[in-house]
Amino acid sequence: MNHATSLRPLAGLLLAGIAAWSGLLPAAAAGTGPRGALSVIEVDGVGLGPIPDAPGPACGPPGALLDVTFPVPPFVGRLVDIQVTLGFQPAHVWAGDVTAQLINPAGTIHTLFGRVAATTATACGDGSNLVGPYLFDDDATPASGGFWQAAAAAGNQAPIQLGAYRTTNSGGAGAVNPAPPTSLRATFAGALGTASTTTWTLRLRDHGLGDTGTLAQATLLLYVDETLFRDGFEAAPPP
Ligand SMILES: [Ca+2]
Ligand SMILES: [Ca+2]
Repeated sequence: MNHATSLRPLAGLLLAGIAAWSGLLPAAAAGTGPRGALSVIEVDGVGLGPIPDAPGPACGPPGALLDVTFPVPPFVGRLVDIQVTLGFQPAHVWAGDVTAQLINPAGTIHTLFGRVAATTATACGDGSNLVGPYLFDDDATPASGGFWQAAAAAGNQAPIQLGAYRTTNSGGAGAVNPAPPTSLRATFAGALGTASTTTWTLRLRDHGLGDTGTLAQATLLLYVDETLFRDGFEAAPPP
């Protein structure tokens, strides 16, 4: 699906939709400030399911990959913004086990979140639960300050608050808590559309034996600026 819309109202509608799926309403919608008319390509993930548990015994070494794919249709224009939504059902009951990465068709990897609160190679991290829906968005301004902060606030028996968050790098050796925000745009924006379908991938891994959960919802949203390509302009735009 590829239709013109403004950026932030769409994100709000999306959150409302996935909130209906979860039976809950988000505490806050995505960030503010429309950036003009953009087209959005919304693609649901293929291959949802349980995240294979880690082999153990200590935390750190990951289990088998769960790769969810997004078949992105051909488009004309330049990619200017990227969002991902994730939902877990049944919940993953130990957030610190899980790493989630988005990979573009060129193989460039951006971590959405990972091994939350783990600051050593073998730490098991935060024991709060992954439920969602979570929208990962460069313009998110979560009340908690960030995904790691929201996990710390939740406690071991409760879900991380649903809503919009910035992405963060994976925990592990050398990580600082809370992890600072990273930028999906810095990693992925600027790519030009292609004439054939391309595949983006969401890669999940579990790094701690015992607790498990299932990815039940994943959507990739690509915001495309088509304006430089209207009226027969076919050269690459300036950087
Ligand atoms: Ca838990
Ligand atoms: Ca596990």
